Order: sequence, then structure tokens, then C-alpha cells
Amino acid sequence: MADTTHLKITGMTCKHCVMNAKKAIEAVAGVDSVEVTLEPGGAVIVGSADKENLIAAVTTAGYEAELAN
Ligand code: 9UX
Repeated sequence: MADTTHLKITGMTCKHCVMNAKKAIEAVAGVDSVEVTLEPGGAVIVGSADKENLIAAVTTAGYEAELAN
């Protein structure tokens, strides 16, 4: 069953940051779709991806993430 994960993301300051975070999240196993917003900084991910893997991907891309739901 597809799960939805909401992340709060901090450290994104421009539209390219949003694209970087989106690509990083899309590369995580189990992600079906993702929308990333700059203001407020966040992401909504649909799929079966492990939540810690999602946070790790955003962190590796250079931003900070925490679960928002
Ligand atoms: Mo914009 Mo973000 O020039 O990591 S890409 S600040």
C-alpha cells in the first residue's frame, strides 16, 4: 500500500535546491512520486520508501530534513 511521507526540509534557498532535493529523493528505492516546495521547505513523498532513507538522501544532498507528519 502506498504510504505518504511529509518532510520538513531546511537549507534550500533557491529553485535549484528544490530540483537537487527532488532528484535525490526520486533516487531512493520505493519512491513513486515526490513534490518539493521551497517556501515552506518541504517534500511530500508517495511510495513505500523507508523514511530514514528519505531523510538520509536529503541530508546527503546538502540539506536538513525531518519527518513532518
Ligand atoms: Mo541555489 Mo541551492 O544557487 O543548494 S542550488 S542555493
